[in-house]
Amino acid sequence: GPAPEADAPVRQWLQAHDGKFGQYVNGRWTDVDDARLFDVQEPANGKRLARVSQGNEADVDAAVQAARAALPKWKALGGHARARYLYALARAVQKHSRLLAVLETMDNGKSIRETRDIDIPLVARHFYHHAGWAQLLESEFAGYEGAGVVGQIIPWNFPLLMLAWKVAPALAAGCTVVLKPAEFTPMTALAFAELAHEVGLPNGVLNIVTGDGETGKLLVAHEGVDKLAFTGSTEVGRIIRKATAGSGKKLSLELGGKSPFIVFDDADLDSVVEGVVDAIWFNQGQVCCAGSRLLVQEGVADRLYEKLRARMERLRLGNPLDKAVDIGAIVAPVQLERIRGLVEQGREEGAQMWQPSWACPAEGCFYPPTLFTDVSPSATIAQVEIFGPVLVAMTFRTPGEAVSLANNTPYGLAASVWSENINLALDVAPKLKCGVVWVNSTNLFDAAAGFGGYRESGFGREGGREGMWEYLKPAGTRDPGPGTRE
Ligand code: TXE
Repeated sequence: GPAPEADAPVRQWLQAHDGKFGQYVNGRWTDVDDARLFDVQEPANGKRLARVSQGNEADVDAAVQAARAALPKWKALGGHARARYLYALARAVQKHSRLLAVLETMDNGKSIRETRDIDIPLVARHFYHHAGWAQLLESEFAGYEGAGVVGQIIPWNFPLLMLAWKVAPALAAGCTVVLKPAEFTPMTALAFAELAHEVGLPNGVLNIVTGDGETGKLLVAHEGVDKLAFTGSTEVGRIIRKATAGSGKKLSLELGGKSPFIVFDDADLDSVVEGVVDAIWFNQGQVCCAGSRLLVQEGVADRLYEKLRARMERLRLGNPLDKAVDIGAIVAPVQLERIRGLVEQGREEGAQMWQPSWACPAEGCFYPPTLFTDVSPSATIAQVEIFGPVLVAMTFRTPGEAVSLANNTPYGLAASVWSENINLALDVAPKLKCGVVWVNSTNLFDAAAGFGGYRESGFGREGGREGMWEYLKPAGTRDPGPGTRE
């Protein structure tokens, strides 16, 4: 089980706020209006973690006005001075890593092993990396300046990491920010606001407004926003693109995926099994680039499925605060229902389903790791993003067939290719229509590497030099959006 008192730092922090939160605007918490509070739940046990505020038009407007007012000074500081704030934020994340990891685990349901070893360290890494870009801005991006006030809307699967992916390059470029976290998982963004305060980030440079899609809509529509960055569902991405068409706002979208995990018959099958665990059971499969379609060369399919079932039998699912747990909780009941519905549909459409013999805890939002075999490439479960711990396997005979199967979805985010023949892997990789291809590995992320999709997975890149362009515009040009001008 989890260490006793594992959640103590979080309980203390919540108590200091009386368990409820207003918005973080212009360096201050707004007064809490009890009528607009909604519950944030712990998916692992269904208990209320805290209450946060549904942001309304006045909140969004105040946040955008604060960001606009802070913009000229923040821009004028220059890259070197801004870098010092980014370094300070990185160090603050490291200093408070325990609180942030436990809070993220309680809020999202993902295992403490992941938040402690992956999410939070990568958050710090993003701020360190982008401190570097801030210092290099004037030399490496001569003639360019920050794009202005940015509105950022993020999902619930990597709450603080998605904040870091968006906030770090924006601040480095000289933009000011209004960020809306997802309604299921707003807590680490609120904790981060306090870190910004602690390091003395100037008021108005970073504003956090909580709320659901309605609050998101208000931010998208606000005339004082020059650039929008969104990560979430393809459906909402489409709505935002339509809503901003003709507005002059800069836009980047990071959307869904149905990424192929391609195994050739000469691959090292034991490594493949560990790769699959990482591809589809990392974060309960709630990963935009999850390797959710296993494409296996015919001759090794049965052997691989057998190894996989044995490994699945040994995966540990349960209380995400327990350090021994591999698989935590699904973020919310509505997502659990969505997964259940799609699995049911998979069975109805004739695919073979397999789950381990052990049972999930009776309470909380849990779903077991699931393997589908004999799946038709046109089946719903082979086409639709399930966003859960459900792997869908299909076989192929030739490399050409693998490529056409891999490209046979509307998405194009990531892919992974497994073979001991590097010539084969490097021949196949460029034929895959997606933003990133991993060879004999999967889910590798780094702040220095641009990440993003093609087709219905969106456009724009996050991370590295490529990611910086999303937050820049030619110097001296007027801010692109209509509305308030500095
Ligand atoms: O996402 P939404 P949901 C996929 C995944 C998942 C499905 C549904 O398949 O099962 O989406 O998840 C805000 N204008 N991904 O419904 O609604 C919302 O408040 C402006 C993949 O939770 O897209 C939240 O902050 N904003 C994905 C954010 O958008 C709006 C990660 C994402 O929520 C809005 C998450 C609107 N009209 C889900 N409506 C990935 N690419 O990793 C909602 N929002």
